[in-house]
Amino acid sequence: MNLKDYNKNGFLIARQAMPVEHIRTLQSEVRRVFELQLEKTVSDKDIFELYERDFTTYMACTKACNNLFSLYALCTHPVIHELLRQIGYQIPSISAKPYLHFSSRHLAATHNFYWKTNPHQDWAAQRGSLDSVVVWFPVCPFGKDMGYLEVAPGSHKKGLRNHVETGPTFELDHCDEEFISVPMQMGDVLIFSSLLVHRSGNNTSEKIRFAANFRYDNVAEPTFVERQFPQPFCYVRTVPEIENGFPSVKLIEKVFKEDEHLVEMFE
Ligand SMILES: O=C(O)CCC(=O)C(=O)O
Repeated sequence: MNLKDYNKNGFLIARQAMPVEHIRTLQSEVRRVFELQLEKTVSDKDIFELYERDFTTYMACTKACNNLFSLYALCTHPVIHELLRQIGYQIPSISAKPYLHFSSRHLAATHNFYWKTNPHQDWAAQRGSLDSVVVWFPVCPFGKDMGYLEVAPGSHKKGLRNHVETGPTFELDHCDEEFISVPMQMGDVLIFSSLLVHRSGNNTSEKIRFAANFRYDNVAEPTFVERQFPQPFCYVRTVPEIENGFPSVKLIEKVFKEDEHLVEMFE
């Protein structure tokens, strides 16, 4: 990694740094989540159709995807740990739950956030360590028509700008930055300062553009320590509804049936 370039531009791309087979595991588990709900093999078109027909199930699937072990494994992957170490992190921490961005105009009926973000700095919402970063990478084959992420080189050095809330998200109230598009392939990893102004490119394709989005703080950054490690998100307990009488003892017995193979494995 060239730290001088990173400090100057506010971003770096580590080409072919993330093992593609780990990304493929996530890709196939995401598909599987939708297949378990829809009880069939699922294409992007089926996901668009689900979004239109049954938004609740669509959201349930995307939330399940965001809790996948394979997504968390990528978020704590040694490749990212090393990149963070190289930009000077002594103690990395995760400042927001990792998430997978499902981007398509066909998944954007309610708000275009589901499709693309307008110019913004993530620091405006996170307010973590001054050297906090976003790690972003494709979780499907990317082409130009899928809209690469766009960044404004050097914009991180101009400080925090004013943002306005727009629905579930926020954007710069005024933007005169020049953007460049960042072409990336599966396996490439983009790391950028949370103060860097960036926005989504246009996905004009008929495919869903899946991208992983991870955010990190450096616990040892002096102002982060002084501000007592601010956390942007809070965890709220909700109790999912269940039908009366669920789960029956019979069902539970089925879950905990004796399985010789399992017993052997753990003995
Ligand atoms: O994936 C994208 O297109 C946008 C991601 C982004 O801007 C963000 O999450 O801050």
